[in-house]
Parts: sequence; structure tokens; C-alpha cells
Amino acid sequence: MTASTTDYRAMWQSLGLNLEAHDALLAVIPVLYQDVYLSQSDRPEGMAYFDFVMSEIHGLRVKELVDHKAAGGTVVGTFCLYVPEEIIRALGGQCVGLCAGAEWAYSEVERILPQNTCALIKSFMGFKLGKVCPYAEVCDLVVGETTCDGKKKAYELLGELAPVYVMELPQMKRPEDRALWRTEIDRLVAKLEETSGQRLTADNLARAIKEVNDKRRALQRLNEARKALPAPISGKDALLAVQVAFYDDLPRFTSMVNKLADELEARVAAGQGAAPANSPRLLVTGTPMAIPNWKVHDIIEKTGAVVVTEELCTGYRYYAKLVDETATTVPDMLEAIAERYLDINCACFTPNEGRIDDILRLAREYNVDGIVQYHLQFCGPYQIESTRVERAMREAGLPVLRLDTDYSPGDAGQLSTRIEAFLEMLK
Ligand code: BJ8
Repeated sequence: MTASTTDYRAMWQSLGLNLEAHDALLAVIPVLYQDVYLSQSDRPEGMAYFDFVMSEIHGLRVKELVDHKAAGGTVVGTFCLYVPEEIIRALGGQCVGLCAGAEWAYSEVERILPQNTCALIKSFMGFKLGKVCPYAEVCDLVVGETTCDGKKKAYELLGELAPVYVMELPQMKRPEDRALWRTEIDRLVAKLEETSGQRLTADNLARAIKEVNDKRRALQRLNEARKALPAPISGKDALLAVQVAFYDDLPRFTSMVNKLADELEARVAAGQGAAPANSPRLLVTGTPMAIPNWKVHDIIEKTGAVVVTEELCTGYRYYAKLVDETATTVPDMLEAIAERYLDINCACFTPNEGRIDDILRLAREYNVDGIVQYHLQFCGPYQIESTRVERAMREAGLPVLRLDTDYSPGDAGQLSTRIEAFLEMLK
């Protein structure tokens, strides 16, 4: 990855970034990217697009968003899969994921949040407090949600620094919870209509539903190819594609992923793999991995295994389900959206049997040798749910390894030793 040759400093300054701190952040990413991504051999050519996107991580895409706003559009930041992108897009908005995957400004963060808060929350608060994320600064509105306690309470503090709107997400999926969620979808529409100055219509909503479904269909194709033996793409490349989906221009992204999927299908037909056919095949499940958090995939793959699927929000949970496209009226389309989103199986829900069913099905379909449970430390929902996940996997005869970590590279050696031992055991 070569760094962008365009000078974006005036744009970053106008967004209020701390240029010195931002320079320091941008200096780290190419080094990490080189080590994690560009050191791989025989990558699909279609990954060149993602290398380019990463080289422009705070450049071209941010410029597009600034231009979009100048042309009268809005930019809406989100932190969670439960916020429907279709409604944002239908109202002329661009949706950007704001979860961050690197430690930043923790000393400032720990003045307002307990030290034992998960890295994902500390990181997005650190990026905001440190003024190093142009995506956070370009947003007209940030939409939060009542998922875990940490996020819910952090949004109150984030609300002191940015315009934040919070959706109430139920924690169960009974008929009365579905009814509550449906009203929350209407509240979101009202809020976004007010922010954008536009009205939701059957036309703009149908178009947005189709566009977002097309993105998911492209990612489904890419991931379908990973079922092959040998897997035609590394797990970390596939992870990167989903991470980029959260902020890239949607039609361009869909077209580039479809091109990559064409290439992967050709590689499968030719028996060309990203790793030797006898590499252990692993499924990773747990908490999401935001850019540039590639730590666990990188260690797994440098240890000789290949990740073939992710039961993560930066994986299967993101692209698996489509919104029904047959509705013709706004209320029916919103009903279809409400249903699709509440069908996501996050550990914030109780019970959450659907997640265990998904992991077992994915393990079968992708012919995996073992399961890696990946959790950010202090993530109560996933860490506690891991007991039942592990039990179900063992009953199904699937070996499980549990990794609890954070964003620091400090435990890489220890993780690597544990993964090596796990792979040894799989033999
Ligand atoms: S749908 S996983 S994106 S809530 S890691 S902040 S849960 S303490 S991220 Fe999530 Fe939506 Fe669920 Fe997905 Fe809290 Fe856990 Fe931290 Fe987490």
C-alpha cells in the first residue's frame, strides 16, 4: 500500500482534525498493512481495489463525503448493524460505520470511562476526543442504539461532543418487542427526515432496499467461494472486504466485490487456493473487528491455518439476510426492514439461540476443523454467551478455542502460542 499522493490537509483542517495527532495515526497504518496484507503471496488481483481504498483511508472517501454534503446530502454515522442503512440512503444520506479498531487517546478516554470498558468503545471515544477521525467529524448525525450497557452509556458522553440520536433496541424478540422495534423504525424515519429535509417515498425506499441488498448479495457471492477447498482467498482479505463495506461508496463497492467474486469463482474452478489445501479451516465467532483490527486473523493465518468464515458483525451477520423486496408501500417496506434487522443474532439479546444455530450451520457448510471464539475483553454479552456457545460446539464434536483480547499488540506472542497449540490438537 502506497500512501495517497494527494494533499488532503486543508480538508482535514476544515473538519477540525488535530493534524499532528492525525499524522501520527496515518503513519502507523501503512506499516501494519504491509505486514498483514501485502506480505501475503498469490492474492486475488481484485484485492488491488481494497489496497487502493486503504491507501486513501482518510482521503478520497472523505472528500467524496464532503462533496456529497456540499451538494445538499447528509452523512450519518453508525456503530451497529441494527441501524438500517436503507432508510439513511433513501433520504439522500451516506452511511458510515464509526467503530474504530485501534487504541487511541486512552489516557483521555479513561478520564471519562472506566478502564475496564471494551476496546471498541474506548477506541471510538478516543478517536473522537483525539480528533483524528474525519468520518466522525463529517457526520451530520450519529445514530446509536441500546445494545450493550457500555455503548448505551457511552452515547450519553458522545452526545456532549456530537449530535447523537439513540434507537431503542429491545433485548428480546417477542411480539411486543417486535412492535416496539417497529415504532423505533418510524421514529428513526422522522428523525432522518428532519435532518435531511427530505421525505421517504415508496420510490426512494425501494431503490435503497435494492441497492443495499445488492451489496449483501455481492458479499454473499464472495463468501460462498470460501466454501471451496482450497479456500481461494485468505480470511483476512475477506474480512477487509466486509470492513470496507461499512464506509465505501455503495454502488462502486458492490461492483468491485462482484468483480472479486468472479475472480474467486475462476480460482475455485482452477483449484487455486490462498493457502495449501491441507491448512486447517477455522470459523471465527464473537465481537466485531473494525479497521485496523486484523490481529487475530493475521496470527491465525501466519500460524498456518485459514479462516474460511466469520460469524461476526464484520462477517456473516452483516451480509447474510436480505430485506424482502416485494413490498410496494412505505409502511410495508418499513415492516420488511424492521423484520430483517431484528433477525440479527447479537449477544445483546436473550435468549440468543439463533446465533448458536448459525455457527453450527456455518461450521458444516464451510467444512471447518475448529471454532475460534474471539471476544474483546470486558464485553459481557459475548464473553458470557461463550459458555453456551462452547457447550453447543463440543456437543457437535467441534473443537473450540476461546481468545479474549484487546487492540494492543502486547499479547500477540501469547495468542500465537495458544493458536499453535490448538492447530496441533486439530491434527
Ligand atoms: S449487533 S455485536 S455491532 S451491538 S464488543 S460495544 S457488544 S461490550 S459491538 Fe455490536 Fe451491534 Fe451487537 Fe454487532 Fe458492547 Fe461487546 Fe463492546 Fe460490542
